[in-house]
Amino acid sequence: MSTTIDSLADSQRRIEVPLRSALDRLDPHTRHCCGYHLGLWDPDGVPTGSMGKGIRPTLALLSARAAGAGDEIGVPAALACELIHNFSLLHDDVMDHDTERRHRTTAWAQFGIPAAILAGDALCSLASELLAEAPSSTAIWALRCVGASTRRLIAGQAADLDFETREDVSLVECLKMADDKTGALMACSASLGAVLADAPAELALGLADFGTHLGMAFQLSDDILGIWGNPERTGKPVLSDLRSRKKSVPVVYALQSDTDAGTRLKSLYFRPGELSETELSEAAELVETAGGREWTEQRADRELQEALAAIEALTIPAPIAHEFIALAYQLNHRDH
Ligand code: GRG
Repeated sequence: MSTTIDSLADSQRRIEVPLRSALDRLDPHTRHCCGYHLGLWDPDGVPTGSMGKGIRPTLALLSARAAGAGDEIGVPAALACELIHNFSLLHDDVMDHDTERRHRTTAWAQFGIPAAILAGDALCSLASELLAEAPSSTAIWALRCVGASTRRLIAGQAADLDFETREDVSLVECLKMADDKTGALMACSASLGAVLADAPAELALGLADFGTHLGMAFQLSDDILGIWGNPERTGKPVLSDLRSRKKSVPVVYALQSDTDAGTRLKSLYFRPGELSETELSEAAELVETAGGREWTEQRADRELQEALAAIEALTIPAPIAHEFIALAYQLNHRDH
């Protein structure tokens, strides 16, 4: 049986050719910007191998197999999820003015904001087109799942933006935002192959439950890496989430903690002007002292356990269950 690293790489291989064909439907400018963002080539069109981790396509391919279907169903589901994911990343980088992603210059920084917005729109449109063309009687249901998940992704992003100007964000609001921003598309990815394979509702819902908890565990790990991750591994600048004053879960926990460290963090975080490198390191220490890191790690672990329980409750082939479980462990013990 393959290990999970192989299954991520294997799903990238399975979707690469149809992904390239899908991009060929676009006008040359938009195609170039999309392929650059997706890591297929560099700004001059020279081939590169810098694609994302491929978590969502792997989940979608596994979910089709869990329902007894093959790649003719799994690949359109995988492509749709990866395209929506990258649509959101392209627009997110514009909104956050981020200049680096996956160790490369972001698409908007390379080609300009209008080109990056259009590239995101194009990926979204391709996702719907590919799903609608899938050889399945339930393509319309799959489209509805993707539409609903995209709406939640947008709601999560809107909340995230709203939090930027608020000093009173609660932990409950912050967890809901993470669930919408990351959990919704993970749930969709983990169940879309089954939906497209016309699986029983019980199976599709169980897989979505797994994806929801996995997405939350993943986002909480991401929040930890955003403060304490090694920039050489994450591809993001050091202390990036604190530098941009993000209201991530560890930060919100610390701000609401009613501790001396939380009070000092508030005075730093809500002070106008940029934080110095020394202040950023101090802020990271304050989040940790106030218990934000420990709480987030424990909650991530709880979400992982719930994800595993959701898979174990399903009647699916053992090798597929094993792949889901191995992927869940791998994502929760990652450094990038
Ligand atoms: C355009 C659909 C759409 C929505 C607009 C911009 C936006 C609203 C939402 C952004 C949501 C967002 C950026 C969520 C973050 C999710 C996340 C943890 C991304 C990182 O996922 P990885 O690590 O990425 O799987 P790779 O690089 O491996 O593909």
